[in-house]
Amino acid sequence: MTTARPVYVLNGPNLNMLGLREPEIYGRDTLGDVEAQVRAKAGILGLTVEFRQSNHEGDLVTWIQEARTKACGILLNAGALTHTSVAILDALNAAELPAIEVHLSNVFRRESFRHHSYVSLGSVGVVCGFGVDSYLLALDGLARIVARQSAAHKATA
Ligand code: DHK
Repeated sequence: MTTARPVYVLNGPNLNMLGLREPEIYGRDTLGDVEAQVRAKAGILGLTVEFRQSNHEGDLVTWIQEARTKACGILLNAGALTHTSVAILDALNAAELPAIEVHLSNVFRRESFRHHSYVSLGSVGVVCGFGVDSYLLALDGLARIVARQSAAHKATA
């Protein structure tokens, strides 16, 4: 499959600390390692990737707005903003793109405040609990959605 538009892979607060931060929960891979694995998987799937991280809610909102016209879909690990940010939910709904919520940890095995997600309300699906593989599984799912969309688009063109 080939699509001219990249997948936006967006990472929120504290994900720049991967590898150092609570490795028993988040693993030993750094965010650079995650990016390398995502890029390798995207190459196999015929996708390109725009990979970013910010500790600031507004950056994520701006990047989701940008994705509306530049991306074919979004993979979003919003970190703790997952559980608090109506602004990110509004941006996802405005983007009119397939978005997949990603978490390294199984948020449902953790504190109850992590069980609610605003991001879920604006996402096609959620992948959590598989460590770095959560990103790769989510990319697989997004690739299937994008392939179906472009086949449907071709059929009506
Ligand atoms: C990452 C975070 O930073 C937390 O705030 C979320 C998520 C879970 C993860 O598992 O990737 O609650």
